[in-house]
Amino acid sequence: MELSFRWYGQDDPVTLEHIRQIPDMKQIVSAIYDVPVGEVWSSVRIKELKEQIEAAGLKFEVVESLPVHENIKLGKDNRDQLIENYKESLINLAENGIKTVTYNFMPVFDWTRSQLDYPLQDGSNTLIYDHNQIKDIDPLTTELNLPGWNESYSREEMNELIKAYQQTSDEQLWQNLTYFLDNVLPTAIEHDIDLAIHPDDPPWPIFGIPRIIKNKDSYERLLSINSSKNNGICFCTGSLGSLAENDLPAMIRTFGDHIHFMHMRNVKRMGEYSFVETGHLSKQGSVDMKAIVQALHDIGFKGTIRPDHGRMIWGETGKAGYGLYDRALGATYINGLIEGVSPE
Ligand code: DNO
Repeated sequence: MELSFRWYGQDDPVTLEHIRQIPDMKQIVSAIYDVPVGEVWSSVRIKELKEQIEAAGLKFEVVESLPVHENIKLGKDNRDQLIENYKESLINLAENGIKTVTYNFMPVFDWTRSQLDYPLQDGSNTLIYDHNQIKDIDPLTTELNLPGWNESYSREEMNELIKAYQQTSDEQLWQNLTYFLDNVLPTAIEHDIDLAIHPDDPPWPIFGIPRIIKNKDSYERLLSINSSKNNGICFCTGSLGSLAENDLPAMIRTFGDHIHFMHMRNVKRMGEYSFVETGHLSKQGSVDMKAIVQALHDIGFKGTIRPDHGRMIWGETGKAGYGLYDRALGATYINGLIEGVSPE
């Protein structure tokens, strides 16, 4: 298990030099952010990013994310060309030593919260998802400020997308994911890239739009598409942990070989479909972080772990969920849990 930290590139207020000072920090997880979704990531750009990370004394082996174009998710006519581009990016990533590529199959919104700066009693602030607020929102008429929002779409394009998804069934989305994987996996296998799908966050449908990667059944279906270990999982304890039915340590033991990348964070469930993001410690939220690290140890997990979202503490400002301080505390806590289960 190696510890990593997500870094948003040159414009990230958190610097590589600061990240490096977190105890036992080994890897940076990043992406090329200025290439429009659907276009090829050139080998030159990947190499540049890798060299920058390596110059700071860290490794670059995990990409988060190589985004999947909405027309692939919707099964539109030009998906074959977009899939060809995706494959070319995978080959270029493999050429530069990338081992794991994270992606998701969430329609339009990626991750969704109702508030990005919810004040906690200790004076910090955090991300929160209150289903009572979300369920009454009509995304076609409301100005939304969501953390995973792709700002490259105009309002009009976005509304077209939302309408298209509102007419897409779960089954159709599964078929489109299957088509994508059937076409992309042979390239991933040939070039030894592990794909790692991020679960839907939150793991239930929002705005009348389907979401399909949310529980044990989803992973069973995913692996039935292709049982190769390259058809892998980015196991996010916060996303999956917001659904009470998910027994996370049991899922880790079941899907072990397919898990290549761990996102470790905690959430406190507040009723059936609502949660607040807490500090990483087990006692602060609903997720038993120690049991998760124990399960990872038991399956001989060799992949990459990153602390996931942090609260904003000590007056830090910046990208919601992605400040330095609380994620660094999370990293240190994860280090302690790892030392506890594998003192050697
Ligand atoms: C949120 C992240 C997600 C994740 C993508 C992976 O903080 O976990 O945005 O990067 O869904 O494709």
